[in-house]
Amino acid sequence: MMPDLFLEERRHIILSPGAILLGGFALNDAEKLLVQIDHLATFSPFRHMITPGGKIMSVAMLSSGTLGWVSDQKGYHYTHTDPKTGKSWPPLPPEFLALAQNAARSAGYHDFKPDSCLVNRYVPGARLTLHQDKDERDQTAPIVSVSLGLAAYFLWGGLQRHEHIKRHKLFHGDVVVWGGHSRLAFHGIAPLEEEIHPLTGSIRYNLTFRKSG
Ligand SMILES: O=C(O)CCC(=O)C(=O)O
Ligand SMILES: [Mn+2]
Repeated sequence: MMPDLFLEERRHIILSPGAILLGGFALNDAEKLLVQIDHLATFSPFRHMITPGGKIMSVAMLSSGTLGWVSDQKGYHYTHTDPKTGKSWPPLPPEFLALAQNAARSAGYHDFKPDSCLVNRYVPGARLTLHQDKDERDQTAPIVSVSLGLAAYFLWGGLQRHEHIKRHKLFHGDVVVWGGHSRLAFHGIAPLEEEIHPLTGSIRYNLTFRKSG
């Protein structure tokens, strides 16, 4: 059994000014969120996008909201329609929006109005290399990032690529919010380890909420 003291300590961890890990914040909503992910995937299927450099991403993605993040050989950008289906991205489920806004508020960001949720799907070995979220026109709004399923190491750096990187293990139900001074901090996900989660098997999902337009 994990001692309560440890749980208490995990609850809120400041990663850097304006960036906070809300341990277990989404735990009570997790099963509802997983059902919604499956539902979204029936409208916009998960796909492995191509980086501008021509590599296939190891993480599979889909988007929801009025704008969706896309990577292709032209670069990283937001689109109103899913290039795979030619249709609008599926709307943000109300459960997603409520959770993102509550998490932002708990982190001190009171007026978060995300218009986009990128859903990332990782299997063991998949990773996201160090990057900044900087394709959004509005960079005053924070990022809200929800972890579900398998745990993963979150790499958290500074505003410059060469700054020291810390590793924070993100568990099912954890939420990270970053904005303000840390809005353009470098971050990434280390290659997932081979494990099994009781709800998702060998999969980690991440929901990244952004105000992009
Ligand atoms: O999977 C994660 O926790 C991070 C995802 C991320 O940084 C992104 O989608 O830009
Ligand atoms: Mn990111």
